[in-house]
Amino acid sequence: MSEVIEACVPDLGSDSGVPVIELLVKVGETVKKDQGLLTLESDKATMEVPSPVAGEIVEIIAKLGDELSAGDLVARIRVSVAASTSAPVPAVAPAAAPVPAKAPEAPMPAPAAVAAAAPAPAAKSALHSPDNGELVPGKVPYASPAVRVFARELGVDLSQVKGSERGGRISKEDVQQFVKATLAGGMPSASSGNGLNLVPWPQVDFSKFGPIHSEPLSRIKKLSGANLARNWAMIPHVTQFDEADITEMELFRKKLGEEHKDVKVTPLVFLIKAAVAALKKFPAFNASLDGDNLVLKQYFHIGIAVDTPDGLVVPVIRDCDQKGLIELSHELAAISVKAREKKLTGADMQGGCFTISSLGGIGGMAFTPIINAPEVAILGISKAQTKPVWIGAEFAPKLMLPLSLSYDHRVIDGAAAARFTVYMAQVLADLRRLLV
Ligand code: CAO
Repeated sequence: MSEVIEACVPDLGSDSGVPVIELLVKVGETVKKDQGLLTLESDKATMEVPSPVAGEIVEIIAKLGDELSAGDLVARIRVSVAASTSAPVPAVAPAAAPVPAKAPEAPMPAPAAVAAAAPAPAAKSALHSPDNGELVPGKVPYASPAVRVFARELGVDLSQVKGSERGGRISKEDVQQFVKATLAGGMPSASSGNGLNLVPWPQVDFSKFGPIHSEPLSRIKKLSGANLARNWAMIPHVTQFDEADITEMELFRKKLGEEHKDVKVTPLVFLIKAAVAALKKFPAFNASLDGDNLVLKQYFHIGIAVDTPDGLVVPVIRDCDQKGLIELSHELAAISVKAREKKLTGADMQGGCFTISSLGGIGGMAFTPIINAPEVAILGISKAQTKPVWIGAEFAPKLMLPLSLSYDHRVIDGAAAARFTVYMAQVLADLRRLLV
């Protein structure tokens, strides 16, 4: 004789729903009492919902990504009467257990609703920073909370570990093997002292200190954030600051603007041309690291950082050496519109040699842009200001444009970076140098 028991989410200590990040069992599988049925992961903790009884899974109600609260139905488990009577069944049932969507294949007795409250789930510190985006099913490594904690203690990134268990689930042994292989290969790891070995991200309940509202990061922010974090952590950045006298350039720009009313000619296109001239003169800036080799490019594709409501994107303008200021102005306008209308394709953002990030239309004196790997340098532009400049016998008003060049110090020396910005400033101060 058998009986079907409903397994429900125990008290989570919070009223808000917690996302399901992995299902640990399948229909037809036999489970032991207290075996994990699924894993929930909030921004503070990862926890398993245990089976209240030993038996066979007949139905799994919860799905990946569902947000569950205390009392929500997780699964139905068939138990033999002997097994069910031997299991301590809590007296309190959830108020309204959901009705199954379809009729069970075999006639069943009325399900006894059981809150899986007996063993409260062991809340473990989350491996992830409080970023709801990381809870997307399929992105989270398939491992139990105990293995997650074990991996975190060793400083192992579970997304790098291949799981050997059924369905690719990662075991403790898999983590140990990964650490051994990493050490044998001389790769950086927490224990070797070569990795970042960071302390966990602070877990703060901000609502304790005042009202809060939380919202998920945009897709672009999540993608660009991951890339920025990697580039910032892995590339030894140095930023060289300089100023260019663009007084003459500005007069010429205004003249061009009057002659070409169909397009906005901004300082940025002049910077693209000056950057191309500098990349030609200093080829190490138009390069990428490939192991111990430096790949030197003979084309001049410039990435332009574009600010959109959803975050930063970097479309690429190709063959800038072969284009004039007006053609570049049209292309710049076109990619900015495409970026803001979310119409950029992957191809539009590939193949860049060097990036320019212009905050000149907004303000500020200088900033330290993060290199857009695998490029080796990026130029930040801030707002041009008229300043008194000493010209030998007196001060003269000059429109000065701030340049902030961040470079990969593995590839570029400080002296080369200073020469690069000095040369760019010379070109911008006297555009005839572009012809030399
Ligand atoms: N100094 C003074 N004025 C400047 C300037 C500078 N360095 N650069 C631009 N301007 C002026 C322009 O001439 C224009 O003036 P008018 O409206 O009077 O003609 C105004 O500022 C606005 O320019 P713009 O921003 O529309 O055009 P742009 O070609 O300079 O830039 C784009 C285009 C797409 C790069 C820009 O709109 C943008 O998105 N910038 C932000 C990039 C960013 O977020 N970078 C940060 C990356 S790190 O997080």
